[in-house]
Amino acid sequence: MSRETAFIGLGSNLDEPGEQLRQALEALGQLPRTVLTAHSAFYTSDSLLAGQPRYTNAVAALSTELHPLELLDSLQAIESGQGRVRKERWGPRTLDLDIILYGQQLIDEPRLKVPHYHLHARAFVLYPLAELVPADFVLPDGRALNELLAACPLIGLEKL
Ligand code: A4P
Ligand code: MG
Repeated sequence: MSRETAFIGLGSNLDEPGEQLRQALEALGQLPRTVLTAHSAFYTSDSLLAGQPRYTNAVAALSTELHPLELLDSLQAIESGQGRVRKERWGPRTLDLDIILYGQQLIDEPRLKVPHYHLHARAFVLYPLAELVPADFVLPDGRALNELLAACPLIGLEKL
């Protein structure tokens, strides 16, 4: 069974977001055939959608033997366990867990696109990810993380 490094984006903007993220990190650390190897600082920023509460975000690094879809199932189980109710897409949520990267794999399946589709435009994913990877890190699609950071201003992102 092969092992991969996966990066998970965590986000919350309801019911004490910092506490939601701490609980989620604990749950990630308890996944089968998986080790939580690192996580970034927590960051806050305004929601991309007007009128929603501010978000707290972080990125976690996992070393896992779970296949990508098994990992997605596990993440969705953690979301549900923390009281996330899926009503509207992009609605406020107690917990959102996205697979940002899974090793160097490019995945394009109905349930799962990796790298995560909005990665390149989101400071609240790029800056925490940059804490966890080497400075010359290149995404599986060939984009250099440095260049994405340079194109994505830090404005509005507050490190806790
Ligand atoms: N899916 C496809 N690819 C992936 C992936 N790489 N990781 C599918 C996880 N899931 C993936 O997701 C909908 C479906 O996407 C899943 O069933 C899965 O099969 P969802 O979590 O149910 O819905 P969502 O989170 O409402 O949609 P989405 O597109 O994930 O929303 P985003 O992109 O997470 O945007 N502002 C700040 N400051 N911080 C935030 O974190 N987040 C959002 C939500 C808006 N504004 C924000 C933030
Ligand atoms: Mg999501």
